[in-house]
Amino acid sequence: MKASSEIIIPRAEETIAAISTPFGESGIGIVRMSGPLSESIAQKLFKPKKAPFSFISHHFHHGDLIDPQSGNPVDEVLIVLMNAPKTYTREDMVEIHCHGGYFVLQRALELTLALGARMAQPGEFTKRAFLNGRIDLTQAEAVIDLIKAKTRESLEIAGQQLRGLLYKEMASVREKLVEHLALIEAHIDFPEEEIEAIPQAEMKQDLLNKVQKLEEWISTYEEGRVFREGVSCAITGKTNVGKSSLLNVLLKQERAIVTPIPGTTRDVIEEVLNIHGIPVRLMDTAGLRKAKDSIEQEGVRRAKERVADADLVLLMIDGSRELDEDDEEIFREIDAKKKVVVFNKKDLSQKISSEAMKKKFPDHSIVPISALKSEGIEELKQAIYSSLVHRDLRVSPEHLIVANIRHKTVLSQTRKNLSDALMGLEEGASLEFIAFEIRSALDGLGEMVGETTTEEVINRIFDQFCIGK
Ligand SMILES: Nc1nc2c(ncn2[C@@H]2O[C@H](COP(=O)(O)OP(=O)(O)O)[C@@H](O)[C@H]2O)c(=O)[nH]1
Ligand SMILES: [Mg+2]
Repeated sequence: MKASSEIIIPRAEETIAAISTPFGESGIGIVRMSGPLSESIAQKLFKPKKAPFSFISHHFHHGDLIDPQSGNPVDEVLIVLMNAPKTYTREDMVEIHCHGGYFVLQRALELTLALGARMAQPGEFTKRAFLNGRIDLTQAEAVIDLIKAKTRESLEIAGQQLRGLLYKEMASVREKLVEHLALIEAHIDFPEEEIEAIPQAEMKQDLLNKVQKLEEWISTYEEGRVFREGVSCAITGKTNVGKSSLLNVLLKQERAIVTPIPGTTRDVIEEVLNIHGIPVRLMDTAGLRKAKDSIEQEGVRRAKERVADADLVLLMIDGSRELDEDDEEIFREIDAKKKVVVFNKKDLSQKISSEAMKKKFPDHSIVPISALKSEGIEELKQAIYSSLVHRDLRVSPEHLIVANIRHKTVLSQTRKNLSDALMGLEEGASLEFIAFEIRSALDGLGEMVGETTTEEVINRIFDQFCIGK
């Protein structure tokens, strides 16, 4: 997917190997290799059911995985050799499909290592795909996002990036800029009257279009991030208001213990919930009050920590009891947090009027619910969604959504460079100045797709991968 289609010779001399499926028991598990020794290692480890035998690239073969020292079979497997360059890494690759047991896979991996492969680092297969020019850096980043996606929307955002939409859009921004820069640089050494030779009106219009486009993309970030990364959401309130009951209702399972005894919840209970496409990490915490024992004290400490870190707080109030000093203290504590006020136990006779609540929280949604009777839950989900998403994102394959802080930072810098260049043209600034801004914009875009990215940034990106990908 890179701009240049020249043949790139794989840089890695080492052959890497890893278990690419999760640990645990499963129908099958896969050990994979990439690098120059892959084929010869496979030949030594594989005993086909039918002889004579030779590998056909990109075909499955059925046989035994054997220990080459003893000749003993280890497992019955399917094996596939994929010769470069039409592979994930653009190197020779082998996949050994074993039965999915931890020791079987461990044994298969050990056999490849004994024959000269080395353990792959996290993300190293994808890193090779990037270094060998099969994908750009934004596509490599999309691979992690795809694996980690928790909702259809986050999957869609990762998918458009993996298919190269971000890369394609960046290429479209770069295209004309290179021409502008060449033209300006050609004129830099000429006397002033030659400036007229540059088609200024056309250049200005193009820069303006690009600035507007960049602004449009940058404006998707706020919402894009929420869909990609999800949000953390802590339920807080004093004891017995119904926090654990709400968690259970939202999850549709009896996850947290609910009792009429105040101080039941001590540990933080955490589950991911899909709210209209947003992965919401929901946390039930201990009720905030002066704790009676040291276990509850620790629970309260943890609760406060989670509430402080949360992106969003569901502040729960029990409408069937008067507000007291415990409620007031919590209100003060979360004053600065983004919140939705949840007014629980609406099935009981109410001691707090909704007018009084509106006065107290004029800028927040207040949602009356009954966690016990599961009433008002859809309204609450809608209120949570609206507090996080201020404009609807069109999540579609063609409409670029920026969801990664690294991308947003580069785009913002590029936008600034180009609007400065535009202003320079309008105000008759020196050609050197305009050339500098355009060159900086091009550098930024090169960094985005991985052409001029520092090794440190690249390593930081691949460190987030799991082993075997
Ligand atoms: N009537 C009524 N009782 C509720 C409601 N929600 C929770 N409760 C009860 O309030 C008590 C405390 O609930 P719990 O979820 O453990 O509260 P927490 O301490 O805030 O986690 C339990 O007896 C629940 O059955 C509700 O909406 N209506
Ligand atoms: Mg509780």
